[in-house]
Amino acid sequence: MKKSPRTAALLGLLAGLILVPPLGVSAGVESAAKKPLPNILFFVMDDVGVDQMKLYGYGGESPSKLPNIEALAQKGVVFTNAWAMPDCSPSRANIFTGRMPIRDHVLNPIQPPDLANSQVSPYAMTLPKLLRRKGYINGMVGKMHLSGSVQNNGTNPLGLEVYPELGWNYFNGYLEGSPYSIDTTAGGVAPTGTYACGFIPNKADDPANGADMGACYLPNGSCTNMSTASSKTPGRACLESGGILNPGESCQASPPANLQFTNQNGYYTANWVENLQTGKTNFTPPGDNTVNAANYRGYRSILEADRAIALINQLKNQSQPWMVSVGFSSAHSPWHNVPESILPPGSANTNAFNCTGNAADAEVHQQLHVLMKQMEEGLDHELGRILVDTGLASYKPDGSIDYNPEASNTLIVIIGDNGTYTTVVNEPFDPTRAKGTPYQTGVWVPLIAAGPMVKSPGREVSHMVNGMDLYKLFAEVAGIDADRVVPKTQKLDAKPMLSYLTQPAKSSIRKNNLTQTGLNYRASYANSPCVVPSMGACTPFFPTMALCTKNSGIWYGPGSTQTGVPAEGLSNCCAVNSLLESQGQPQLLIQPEILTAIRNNQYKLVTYTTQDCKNPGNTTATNEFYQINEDVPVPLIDWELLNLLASGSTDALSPVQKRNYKQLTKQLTNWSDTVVYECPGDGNLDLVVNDLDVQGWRFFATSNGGQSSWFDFNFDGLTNYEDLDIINANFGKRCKPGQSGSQVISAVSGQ
Ligand SMILES: [Ca+2]
Ligand SMILES: [Ca+2]
Ligand SMILES: [Ca+2]
Repeated sequence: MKKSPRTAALLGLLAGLILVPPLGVSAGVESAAKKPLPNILFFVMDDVGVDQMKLYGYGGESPSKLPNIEALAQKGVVFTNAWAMPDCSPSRANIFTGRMPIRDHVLNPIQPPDLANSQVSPYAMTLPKLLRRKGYINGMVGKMHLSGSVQNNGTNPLGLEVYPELGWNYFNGYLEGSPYSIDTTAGGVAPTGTYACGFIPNKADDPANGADMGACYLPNGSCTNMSTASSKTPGRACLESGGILNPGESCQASPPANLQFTNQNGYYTANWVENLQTGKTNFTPPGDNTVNAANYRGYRSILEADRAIALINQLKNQSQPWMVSVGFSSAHSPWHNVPESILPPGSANTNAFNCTGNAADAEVHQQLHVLMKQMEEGLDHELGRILVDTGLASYKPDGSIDYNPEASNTLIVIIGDNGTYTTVVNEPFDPTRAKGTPYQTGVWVPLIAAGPMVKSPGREVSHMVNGMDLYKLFAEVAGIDADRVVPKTQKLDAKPMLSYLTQPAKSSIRKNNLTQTGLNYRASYANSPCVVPSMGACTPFFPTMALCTKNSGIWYGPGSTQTGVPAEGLSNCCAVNSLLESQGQPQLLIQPEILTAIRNNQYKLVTYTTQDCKNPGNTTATNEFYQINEDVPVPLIDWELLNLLASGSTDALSPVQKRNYKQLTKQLTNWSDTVVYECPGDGNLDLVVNDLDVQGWRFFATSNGGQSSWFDFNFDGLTNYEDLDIINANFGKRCKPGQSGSQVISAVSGQ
């Protein structure tokens, strides 16, 4: 595919606004006499909180074996008190913009109905744009979830060129936020619900529907006969090779018509998007029969590692420094079987597991925990392979990696983007306050940094850091002063981090730490409720039945099978609660519009506003206050029962607690006062409404059919004359911070 005129025009438009030297122009590259700038290899694990990590003193009864991550930790620094945002998109957007979610309105994982207004803007000074100033080439592999996807082109104005438009030179991954649901038809060979893990087990594991032999087809029609004589589990071996097994049959000249190669199937398929040559985009959905299926269908961690290896090996032969970000799909739901080839010896056999079973069932629940653990172990294996196959490490005789930071000249950072998802949280953490929430189990994440700049490696840093501080860390190692280079109108929340690597005795830079979640801007049609029983909560965040059930939820939207729900479904979570009330059932928590948490070393304030179901349009502000620590093996975390403000008043607080509460409240208000909450008519983030916004509006009003864009100022999913009217009405206006920060401020002062 050639670069669309839309893209070329946008690049032209942006080039005038953000002075990015084109690739190959290395204005700021250090001279040959100096030591070359370090390369940066950045790994993001998906939904892996500290509760999963033996390295952090947790991990449950039988922790995941992660020898490669531990080997890096021995050569680096383990940050034991790192916060991220509670969810994928906000957390990752923050890392690449250095800003809190409210500033860019990326408050929640981006779902198909979410408008462009809640996606990373092409006008943002993203990290790759920043690093280019020192000549860095930027690549990304796998998932980063900074935008919409092909699931709704109307709300994804940058289309398949999202990552080049946001500043990356190379992208090889997918735009969706997670793998699709597991295909229980195993490629169309049986009715829905037959194969719980998306492949055909052996007869011994599934006497009714299993198969010990069959014909394994690839999308191009090629076929291999498989049986238990040649592979342990033919159905699984076929899936791992990218194929679909026609059970009990032998290969025919052409695949039977019922085989569905277009079906998505959990960790074994993807919609691959490749921006690897300027002006050329490849899009490869799972049914594409023109490509070598083995490169596009198969277990994601392996394919992601293959692509990372290819990209790094390409970049390392160039004279410029590089940064490659690898977003592993693992270990996001759906929890799916991992190929034995990348698991530790003696791993549990998962062939007879019920991957799509009801997570409330104790046996299924236990199986999902095992799958989660194996997915982490598979990730660790492939992370090691990336390092070895790119020359950054070698294998020791025991199979673990030997990494020499000095020889690599590469900073390696690993982070979890948010806490673990409720279903698979390990004790002693809180599954009811996990991923998606600003509580400790939702935001306390692994963060490890290793590289030649680390002094006294193998140590821990217990000071507060935030995922978004990586924005500054990466800038610092590139010799860039982000505060000086990033436009003042794009205020940064990130704090510096490099001195934690270079100075073992460095005192804490942060006085407090922040995290935040909330509702994205969304076209109004899609707020159908999903109930997540393990959290006792109702949320509009999973806006389709498939997404809701994939996340162990119960669907109350259109097509719901719950008693008392009309065919068209319930319209929101308030309606779910009123139905439950009429049935004499307990009320559910309703996801607040925005939640913000701030902490210092010992205390944590959580503040949010919720819709008052009984009085539509009204909201209730709530503050919660906790004492917390990072103790091992049992940390003090923010269990609901430990809320120091449970009585609704500060009277019960001790003088020390009162002092901390006051201090955190003030710090949160002070921060909130720096946020520009609204700037109607400003689409290009410079906080002034002028001709540049008219230009941008004109561009997006005509590209992508005038649908959703950053110039849709009335949030109706259209970029049209109504939005131009808003520019005209505000023309010449400069927007100031704090002017409509009612959401955060009212919550803070509400108690
Ligand atoms: Ca995540
Ligand atoms: Ca503007
Ligand atoms: Ca509009």
